[in-house]
Amino acid sequence: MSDPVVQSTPIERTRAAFAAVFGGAPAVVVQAPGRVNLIGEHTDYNDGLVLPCAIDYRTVIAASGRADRTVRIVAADYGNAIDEFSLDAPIERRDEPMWANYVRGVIDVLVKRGLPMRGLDLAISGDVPQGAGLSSSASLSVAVGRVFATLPGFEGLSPIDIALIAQQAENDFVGCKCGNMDQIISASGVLGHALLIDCRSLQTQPVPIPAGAAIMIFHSHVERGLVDSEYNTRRRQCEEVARHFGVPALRDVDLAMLEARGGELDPLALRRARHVVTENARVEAAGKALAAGDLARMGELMAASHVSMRDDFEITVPLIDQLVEIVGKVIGTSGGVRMTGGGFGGCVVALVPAGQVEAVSAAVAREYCGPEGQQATIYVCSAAAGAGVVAA
Ligand code: GAF
Repeated sequence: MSDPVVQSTPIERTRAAFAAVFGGAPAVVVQAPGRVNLIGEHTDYNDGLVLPCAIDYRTVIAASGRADRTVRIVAADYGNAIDEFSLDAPIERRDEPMWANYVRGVIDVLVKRGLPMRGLDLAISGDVPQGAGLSSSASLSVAVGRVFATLPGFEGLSPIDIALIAQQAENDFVGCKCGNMDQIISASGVLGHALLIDCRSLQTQPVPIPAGAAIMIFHSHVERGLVDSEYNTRRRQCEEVARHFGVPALRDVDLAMLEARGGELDPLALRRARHVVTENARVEAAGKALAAGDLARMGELMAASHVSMRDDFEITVPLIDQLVEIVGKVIGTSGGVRMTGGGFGGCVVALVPAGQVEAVSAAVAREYCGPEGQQATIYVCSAAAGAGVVAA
């Protein structure tokens, strides 16, 4: 009989890497979760509404202050690879490893804000699936921000501050023009709840995940190859329509306005804008449906969201559409399923009665065949709390 495979947790791995590279125990250990978005796609950078929840997969950082002004980082999941830089010189973006840029980026934003910086030893590990569109990068940036929130001189740093710093690091340092959803949910998630986020006012409202509902995520293994260029194109198209209507963002356009003046737009721009405008309305309705425990209504809204992403925003791909269909056939009107995240591959999310998890998993295992013949990876998640200090 072979030995069972014992898998260590990210907390264990960060502590072990910290001890191996820096010696001893860290002063603090923090975690920040990945996320899955239940509904509200490509609405965040249009100042709109989103309804994600944090998931029980996270990035963990073990940290201690140093006497000098050096930052040393060890990546436990990359063979204890090291990145090191000084706080007294301009912080450079590296070509690789990419993980280093998320740490450097957050620290660069803090330095430029004139905050009282000091040297740090950081050990990092995580279990957010990489490249799946579940915000492993945002969880890393937010975790770095959360480390600082434990240090003297950073006491006033709120979860929203951390999220906006992490977003700025991604926008300005890493070079990804993402919105603010992923960072806000990672910093501010509420255990057992989704979070209705107004990406303009930054107000958040926790909405309980109904008892007896399971959150399922299916990783299609379709690589999100086009995501960067197509994401930026969608963003530009949305901004152009907003400019055409003379408003700050598509959040300020409603369906009546679009119907009345849609003829002024080219058909492609009209479809892009229609996705965002109708998606905002769906998120608002979904917040109410979820709060009422109405999974059937959630199902209708998630189905409409998927169709809108497929036909108007054109960010789904055939294998993702198939996966949605396979899940949809099993759950019928008892739950909801849609693509989640930026698009062009990645994951599908479903909200299903817990009693159906097995049947849905079996159907996906039987019927889905990924780009290289592989099965979808299935995660049954709970809605987790946002970033915080991990109890010793
Ligand atoms: C990616 C981005 F990072 C988010 O800001 C959001 O726009 C999402 O795609 C689409 O809803 O995750």
